[in-house]
Amino acid sequence: MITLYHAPRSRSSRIIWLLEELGADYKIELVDIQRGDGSGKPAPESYAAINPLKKVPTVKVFDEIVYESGAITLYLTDSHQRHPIGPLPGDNNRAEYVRWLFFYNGTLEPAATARFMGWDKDPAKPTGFGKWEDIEKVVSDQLAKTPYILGDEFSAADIIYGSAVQFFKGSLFPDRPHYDAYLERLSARPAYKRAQARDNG
Ligand SMILES: N[C@@H](CCC(=O)N[C@@H](CS)C(=O)NCC(=O)O)C(=O)O
Repeated sequence: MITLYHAPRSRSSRIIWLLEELGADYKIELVDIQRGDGSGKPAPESYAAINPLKKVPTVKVFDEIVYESGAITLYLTDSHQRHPIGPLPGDNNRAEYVRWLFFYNGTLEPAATARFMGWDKDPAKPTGFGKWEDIEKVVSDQLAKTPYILGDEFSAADIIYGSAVQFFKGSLFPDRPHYDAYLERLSARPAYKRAQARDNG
């Protein structure tokens, strides 16, 4: 049994979608979070034993704890192979899969946050992630070419990229027809709909 530490309408919503795609046996433990608009409240101190930054998502499987959306995605698709939505070692597309998951957490998410907060005003100062426009172009070029991030087939990486495009659409991700088509394809998935229905816990 997997426990997902979750706050409704947050980055952990995508992990409900992932768990639904995987047909996994899971329960949701709701966690308070302080939201960007000032609403909500910090998670209790006891939650720091699960996630030292007190963020969601986190999953616990027996005594194993994983946080960071990309790491959770890789861990869960590697350990739930009955529904093969994450290429395994030796499979075609494994390199692309791992690369896109790390590109999200190591590059896209920090760059999006820096741009959103206005922390990237000095282009002369290099960062570990680069310029937002270049990063958005990498995603856009891929989705202009193929219906899903790894090509013709849906994978768990689309849960990560779909939720990011959806969250920032019209702002950091400009309006582009291939983003609309992508989100339409993803939101038609039965697991996506089931996840929405479970988002409040
Ligand atoms: N890099 C993390 C980001 C996690 C994150 O920032 N989660 C937000 C919710 S969307 C959170 O828990 N915020 C509460 C806080 O920072 O105290 C991931 O990819 O999972």
